[in-house]
Amino acid sequence: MEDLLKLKNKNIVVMGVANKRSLAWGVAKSLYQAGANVIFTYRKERSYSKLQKLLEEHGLEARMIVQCDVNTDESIQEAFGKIGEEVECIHGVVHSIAFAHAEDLKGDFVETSRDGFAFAQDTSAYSLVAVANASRPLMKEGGSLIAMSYLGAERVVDGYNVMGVAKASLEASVKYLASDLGKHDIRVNAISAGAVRTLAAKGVPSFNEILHKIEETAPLRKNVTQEEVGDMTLAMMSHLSRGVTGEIVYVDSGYNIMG
Ligand code: 1JT
Repeated sequence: MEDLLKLKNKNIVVMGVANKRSLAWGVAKSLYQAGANVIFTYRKERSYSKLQKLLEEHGLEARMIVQCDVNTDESIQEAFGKIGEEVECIHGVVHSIAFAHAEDLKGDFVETSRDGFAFAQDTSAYSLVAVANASRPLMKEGGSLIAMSYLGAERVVDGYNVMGVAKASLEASVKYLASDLGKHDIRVNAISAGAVRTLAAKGVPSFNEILHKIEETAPLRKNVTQEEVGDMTLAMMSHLSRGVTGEIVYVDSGYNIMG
């Protein structure tokens, strides 16, 4: 299996582990099992301590852990600069970062403030462009860049509001980046994950309803797990997906195909 994936000793950056439920943590576990060297970035000190605890509990060893706040160019430059000093080359980046103001995730989208709109776009979509640009010089042997999206990017999902518009922007950015970076043998794709109860989903009043609706109507009649998202991300990182770029891959029990 490891031979097919060609991920043994490859350096992969995983951005966005906040706690054990994070999609990024599912990705890290899958990558680690496949023999990759995982480099983590975190923003808040709280996430750093959570990450350290998780690594210890699971007997996982990080290749490196660096601070990175994707809202500033300096922080991104500094983080990838540090990574470049430690490893000669990276082979992949997983961008599993999104944020919006809580008040913009309730009520009507029409009431979104200028600032709330810009903040969601900056954190959740532009950050991918900035990360792609900063990681490109380190992807000397080609690579794979993967972003996390959600169905709300293309359909109206009640309450997703400003995040849906930010994810639409993220998915379009994936395609433009794939076009730009293909010549460097860098692939860029997104995973559109089904609803998973993560920290991001906390405080979403309709979340239980969404999970129930998926159980009833998705072709596979179940919600997706962090491990399922992690394994597909692993596949998209690996040699097995070498012919795929600019794609939005659904890991959602098939929910998106239903009318
Ligand atoms: C963010 C949040 C990004 C929640 C997110 C997210 N991507 C998926 N979710 C879960 C979700 C959230 C809502 C929803 C359906 C799924 C919150 C913080 C900002 C970034 O609405 C029906 C609101």
